[in-house]
Formats: sequence, C-alpha cells, structure tokens
Amino acid sequence: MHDPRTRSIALAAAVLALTLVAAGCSSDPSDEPSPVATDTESGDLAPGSAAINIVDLTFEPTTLTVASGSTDIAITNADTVDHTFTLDDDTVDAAVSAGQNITVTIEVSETVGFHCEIHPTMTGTLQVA
Ligand SMILES: [Cu+2]
Repeated sequence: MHDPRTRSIALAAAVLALTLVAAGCSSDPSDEPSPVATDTESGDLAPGSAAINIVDLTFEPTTLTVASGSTDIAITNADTVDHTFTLDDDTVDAAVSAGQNITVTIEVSETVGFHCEIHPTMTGTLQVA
C-alpha cells in the first residue's frame, strides 16, 4: 500500500505588526443634572429619587419619605386600569396608564398627601424628612 503523503509546508511568518491603537474615544463623563446643590451621597438610591408602585388599587409604599426640595419619583402602574398620581395640593397631577411607568419630578418643602383622581380610596403621603 502506498499512500501519497501530503507535505504541508508551514511557513512561519513572523509578522511584527506595529499597531497604532488610536484610542480616541474620549466621551464626557455623564453630566447628571443636579437639581439642587446639596451634598451628594454616593450610594444605592440616588438622593432626590424615589419609587412608587401601584398594585391592586394601592400605592406602595403608602407613606414615602422624601427630602425637601426636588425629587424624581418613578411611578409604576402594575394594575390593568389607569391611575393618576396627584398631589393633594394639585401641584402635580400625572396620569399613569395601565402597565405604564413614568417619572415625575416633585418639588416639596413639607409633607403633602397624594391620591388617585380616578379612585378616591387610593391615597398616600409624601413625608418630608
Ligand atoms: Cu386609580
């Protein structure tokens, strides 16, 4: 039996590639808007932000503690009906459709209640710390 042997010539090509890495991706560090010039806490929940969930015609939490000043509140409507997030002093009246989530910016200096315009039984309190 004679099998033809294939000779593979391995060319060892030493390629010295001088790669010029043009790392010109210098993007600005995200400039986050700071509504009020207070001392910044680096931490979990950003100062000036909070979250409310609406589940089964109930605001959760019912009492939300926020700092005086500007606060971004992320509101998630987990229900299948529309709601509103309305401050009792009517400075904020935001519709939150079923399944939707929105963010409202509130400006409070003292404790104020909130409610849903559609469902009078839905109430809560924004407590200013
Ligand atoms: Cu409602």
